[in-house]
Amino acid sequence: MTSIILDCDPGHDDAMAILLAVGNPNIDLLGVTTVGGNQSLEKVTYNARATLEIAHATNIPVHAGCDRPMVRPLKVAAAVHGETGLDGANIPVPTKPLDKGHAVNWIIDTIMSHEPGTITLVPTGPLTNIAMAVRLEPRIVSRVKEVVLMGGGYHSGNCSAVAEFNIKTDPEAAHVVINENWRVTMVGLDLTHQALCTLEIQKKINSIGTPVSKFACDLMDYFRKAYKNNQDFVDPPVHDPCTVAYLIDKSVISTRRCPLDVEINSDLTLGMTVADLRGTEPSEEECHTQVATKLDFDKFWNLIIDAIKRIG
Ligand SMILES: [Ca+2]
Repeated sequence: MTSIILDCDPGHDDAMAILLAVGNPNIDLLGVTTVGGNQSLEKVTYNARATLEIAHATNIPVHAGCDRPMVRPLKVAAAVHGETGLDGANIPVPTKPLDKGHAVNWIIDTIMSHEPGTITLVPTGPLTNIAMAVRLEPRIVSRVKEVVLMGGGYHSGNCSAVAEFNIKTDPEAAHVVINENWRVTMVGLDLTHQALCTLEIQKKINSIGTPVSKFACDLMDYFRKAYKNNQDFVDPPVHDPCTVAYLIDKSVISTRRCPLDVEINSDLTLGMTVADLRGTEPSEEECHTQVATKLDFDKFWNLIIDAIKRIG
């Protein structure tokens, strides 16, 4: 059983990550925290609550976090996720109230009150909350088991030629998080562009025939159109649940250990994640960061389908 805090900005693929975390018996979802990213903090927090409601998981706490990056203004991704952040899905007004307390404080309190080495942080939005938490309480670094984040890429970007949206949105926060001495796995575009929701996969999800599977298919229908219009993808890449899948079964994703850093000084390459892949792979003692390289497509989608079935 892996205990996680999912720090997210739902977001179509964040919603799929929530479904996977709720529906898989090997994940203990301690709480969902939200950050301004794909849409405004208000909208993504609403979406997180609504997604948990759809997943019959209103017992999971939701704490709202930072509404903007540390240094730069927030530029939301309405072109990909729509005006609501979850366009395409018919979401209920959440009855589940928002939990009190800022996400950054809740993240710190939760890590400090659990046994060291038992909590994994799973950020799937800009890294603002995690960076703020580590600056406010540096002792969380040695207490967290590992950080498995969706963001970046070592070959190309989607926000610029070299920068991915989550990292580009708050590069300073990403710089803080990646340079702290905890185990970081970067699940970037190199990996998530293999997690394509093909029509065949979507048919399998649709055949489950529950309100949750309909919700997932409605999200994917919209995501397919958005990715076609924006980035000329035939099938949309479903980025965020790759992190959770890796924590359920590490054989779903191959990794390469390598030094990693984030560019924060150049206008041209701002938010680029730079992975030093030269030479032989360093040991875990020598290097605390690694990048995700190859996805086991069938295992990944089977986990998602299984989770949606289990939610019922
Ligand atoms: Ca996200």
